[in-house]
Amino acid sequence: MRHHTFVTAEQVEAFRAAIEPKPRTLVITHSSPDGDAFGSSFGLAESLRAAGLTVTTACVDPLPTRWQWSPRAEQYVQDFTPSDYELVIWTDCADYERTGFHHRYPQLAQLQSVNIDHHHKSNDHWATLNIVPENASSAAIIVAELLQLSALPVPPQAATALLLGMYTDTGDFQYAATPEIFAMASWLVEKGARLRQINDKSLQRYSFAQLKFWGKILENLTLTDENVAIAGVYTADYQSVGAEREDIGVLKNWLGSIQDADYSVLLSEDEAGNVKASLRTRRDDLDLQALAKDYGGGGHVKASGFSIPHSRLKREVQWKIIPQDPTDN
Ligand SMILES: [Mn+2]
Repeated sequence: MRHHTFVTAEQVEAFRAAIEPKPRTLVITHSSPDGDAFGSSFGLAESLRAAGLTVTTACVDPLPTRWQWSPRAEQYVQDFTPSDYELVIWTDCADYERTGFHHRYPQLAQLQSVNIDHHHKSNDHWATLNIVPENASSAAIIVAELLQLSALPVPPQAATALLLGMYTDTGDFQYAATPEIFAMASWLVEKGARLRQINDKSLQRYSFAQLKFWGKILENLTLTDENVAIAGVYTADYQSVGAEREDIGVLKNWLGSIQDADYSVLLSEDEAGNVKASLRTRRDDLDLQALAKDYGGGGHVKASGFSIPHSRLKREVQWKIIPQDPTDN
């Protein structure tokens, strides 16, 4: 007996009806695909393929090599002909713009569509069928339950992708360690999910250029008198070592773990001429979301960010003249 934690019986019925005639299906996920974007879309696509549907996966950005651990995982297209498809399914996209395809393919909005997402506060329910529960920590766990309740086949590579999505969107199962998550993870492992397979190939692998870049960030990390750990990243810091700004990766989270600091601020220049800020803390009594809002940003209480357009970073070293300590010399 399966539980309806995220997906209602009516939604399962409607989804089954949508895929029953085996429509030519396009599965799209959001730009700059993270683990959940990839995991939810690839897991769904592989399940539907196993059920006999012809499925194309698409993303406006090329899939990062770290997610290309499985055959077909590399086959995410950036261009397609919308009229080739009868059904489009979006995963992990809060709105149509998030897909990055809205300008290029406005006619996609006319297709029969399914919107599977967990950003319930911002999702604008633009699809024919919207599966946007309020309590899901990832899009992947919604897809997993939908496949489970629809009695669709879940081959091992689909199970692995879905587990990857659940894992990455919960900060390695740290931010949402609920019975529902571990029950679903257990079911996916029964289906053949192997997190180790991805871990060894991508999650815990770092390029030489990335580590050299991190060295530069750590080198200029400072702790202010107000107990804020702050580091600035110039475009030259990553360009000079052959890295990209995105290679900051998990380092921005690690900075929030510094015991001596109340919170961390990582300021980085992007190549388009903006400065982006990532704020992190482990303290329970700080609200970094409110702090980021003051700068037009947002996020969560313990992890937030903002972006200042058309700006550069400038380092200022402050010199102070202070009275001589009489005990000194
Ligand atoms: Mn997500």
